[in-house]
Amino acid sequence: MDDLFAPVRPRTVLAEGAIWLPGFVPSEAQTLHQVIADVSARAPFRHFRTRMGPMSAAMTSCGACGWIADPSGYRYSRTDPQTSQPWPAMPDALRHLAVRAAAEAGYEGFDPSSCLINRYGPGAKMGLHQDRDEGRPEAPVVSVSLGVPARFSFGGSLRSDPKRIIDLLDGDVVVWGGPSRFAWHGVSSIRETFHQQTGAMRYNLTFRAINAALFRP
Ligand code: MD3
Ligand code: FE
Repeated sequence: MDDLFAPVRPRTVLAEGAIWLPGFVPSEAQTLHQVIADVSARAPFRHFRTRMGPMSAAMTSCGACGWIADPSGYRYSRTDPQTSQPWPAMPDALRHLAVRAAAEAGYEGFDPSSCLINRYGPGAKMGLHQDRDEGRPEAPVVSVSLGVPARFSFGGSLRSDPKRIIDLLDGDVVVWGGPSRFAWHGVSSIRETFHQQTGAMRYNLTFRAINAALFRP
């Protein structure tokens, strides 16, 4: 039964090209949790080490390529550096969800080549950054939040631009494209709370189209 007193969270244009679809993923969707379990059984979650130290969010990927980081930088790779194997294929259920969300936000024909899966435990965060390793500026990024809430900040294409803060809840989708594609954004330290399906964890799935010319082995 619907909770009559639950606040209404309508779909919202956050900035030009950025569309927030609260609860786009039905919370009963066990499929996504099963997909995360299947992908991470073959390509285990790991904390990449950057020049700044280990990242607090653990990551894995599926699709034709996956995002990787090491002290020499960030890039997309066809293989998981931890197993030397190709990343697991992107399951159709995931691809369809991303394509449907992009279309809903006005981006027809989205063809994601990668899904990055971020896992945040209590206290994990992601500092302010831009996503600019993809080489496909015309393609949007589709982000799906699962599990415990996250406080998310985003600004404009200059680091110093004013920030807007939103709370992303289980099942929320945000599509970032057009003038918002290079917005600076970050995730505040995750609070220690409990979610029925994920325990203390938050998962974020990020779908991107990547220019194959930029893939590394
Ligand atoms: C705004 N992940 O993996 S998704 C990332 O919650 C990343 O795990 C965050 O930022 C997370 O790079 C946030 C939201 C997001 C993703 C891509 C964007 C926002 C964006 C690209 C452009 C502008
Ligand atoms: Fe990002």
